[in-house]
Amino acid sequence: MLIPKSHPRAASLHIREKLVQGYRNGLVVEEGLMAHGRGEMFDYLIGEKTTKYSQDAINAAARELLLARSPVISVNGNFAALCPKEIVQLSKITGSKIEVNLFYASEKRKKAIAKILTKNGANQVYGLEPKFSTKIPKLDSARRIVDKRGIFLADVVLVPLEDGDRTIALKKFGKKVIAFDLNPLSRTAQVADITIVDNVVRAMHVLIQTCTILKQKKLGKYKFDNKKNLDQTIVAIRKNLERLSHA
Ligand code: PTJ
Repeated sequence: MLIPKSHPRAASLHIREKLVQGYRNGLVVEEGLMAHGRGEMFDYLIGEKTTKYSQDAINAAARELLLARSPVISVNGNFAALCPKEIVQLSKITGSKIEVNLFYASEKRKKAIAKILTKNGANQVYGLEPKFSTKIPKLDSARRIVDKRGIFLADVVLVPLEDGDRTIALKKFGKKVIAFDLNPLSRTAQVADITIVDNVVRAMHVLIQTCTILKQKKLGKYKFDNKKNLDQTIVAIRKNLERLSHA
């Protein structure tokens, strides 16, 4: 579909088109389209832009990734469809491994996701070879299957569009979790160590820029209060709602 540049929601419609294309190419599941719709609603409420609270969370996330011993970027269908190039860029800047981890797991989709990441420059994609797979405890979904060399060993895991159960399981397993989630009220958002309440497409660009700048600097102590940041985001959404309902 041709979306005119002048359309007030052009950026958002382009993101939607990318996801639909990802569905047609076998990267995204039907449920992923629905999850995206939910995200769009929250994106509308935050003003379809990177807020200052999202930028604060991104600053904290960049530091965690750059200081981590063994960071991993966890990739699902939606993330691979929306940001394949950016996933590889971020992994190279931060020295993070890339691991495919799916809720609705299938070998065919894992391979399609690995293929698009490789096409975008990934040297190695974890989570594909059964001989390296193991389980994280206290989790029933397919997402419990992880790579011994990747998420299992990681100290910091970056997760996009996550389900709450895995975030809780990863936390119980001692991992530091950075989440992208447009819904500040979701269990993932509430449980993660750092929640970036932003569209993953915008936020990945900002995260890459931030990591590139911070990589040149000596990183000192940095305080980040996720609960406070989420509360401030919710207040900003309330204000937006008031403004929109009086417009
Ligand atoms: O590819 P799979 O098999 O791993 O499946 C992935 C989905 C997304 C289907 C699965 O993880 C799922 O069902 O996710 P949920 O539980 O619906 O959660 C998705 C969360 O991501 C929701 O809170 C949405 O608001 C949020 N979200 C959706 N689109 C975006 C987003 N957050 C950031 N950027 C987006 N583009």
